[in-house]
Amino acid sequence: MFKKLLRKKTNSKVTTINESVDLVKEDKIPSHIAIIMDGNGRWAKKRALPRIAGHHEGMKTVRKITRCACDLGVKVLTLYAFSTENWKRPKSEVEFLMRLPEQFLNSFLPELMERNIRIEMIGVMETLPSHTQKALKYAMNATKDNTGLVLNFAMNYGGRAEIVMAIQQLMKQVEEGELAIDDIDEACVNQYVMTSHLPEPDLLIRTSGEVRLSNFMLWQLAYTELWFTDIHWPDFDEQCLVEAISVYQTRNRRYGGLKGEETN
Ligand code: V07
Repeated sequence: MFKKLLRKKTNSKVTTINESVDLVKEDKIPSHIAIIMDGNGRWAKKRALPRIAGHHEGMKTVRKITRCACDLGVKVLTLYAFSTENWKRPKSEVEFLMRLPEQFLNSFLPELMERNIRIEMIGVMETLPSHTQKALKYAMNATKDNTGLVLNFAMNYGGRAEIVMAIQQLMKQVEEGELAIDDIDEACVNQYVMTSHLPEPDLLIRTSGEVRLSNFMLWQLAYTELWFTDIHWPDFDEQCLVEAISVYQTRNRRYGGLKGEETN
């Protein structure tokens, strides 16, 4: 399964990737992992390469981490591929990014089928270029009956916009007399966020040193464990994922209020 023999030193004991995989598998594997895949541009700059070279390398990391999450038994992997803010980047870079889903799927779709992986999407599809939409719809349709890992891409996604859309839909129900304002609760809002059918993320990973959420899954991350690393996304590997999971496992997960979480 993990052919590469990566070696890591822990307290003078040498652990292989296979040994650390076995170790995390003994404990609870997070059902849903969400990742902010940051640092592709910085990775390229460090090597005097164009930013698009970083994005291309980042796409290879998506493949690697999808395989690893699948092998570990993760149920949902949500990847922040394109934010609503990303439209502000140079036109040529946006055009390159919008071709990545096609590139990724052209080579990886057969393996996704073999691995029983289902592709899903959150975000606004309608304003993506038609060739990108076509590739995404094709992949979602081809994998719709797969029952294994859900590979959920956040494309043209913004957390606040998602909450605004949920409010608008709830208000429509109120306007039509189908819902009373006093009956609006968290479960109602949950029905209208784009992940309503998925479990909330147990673990959020952000690469490349920034320590913020940047408008990602604001509603869903309320109780999620957060893990940040300085490693740029193209350098992120199986060992990093296993380390993030093992940190998640050692943390005492205290849902707000349930076990007397200290809030002040
Ligand atoms: C993108 C590579 C990963 C680092 C982050 C930015 C660049 C894979 C996809 C993708 C999306 C949907 C899909 C299949 C693949 C992707 C964009 C950018 C826009 F169905 N990587 N990747 N999409 N990057």
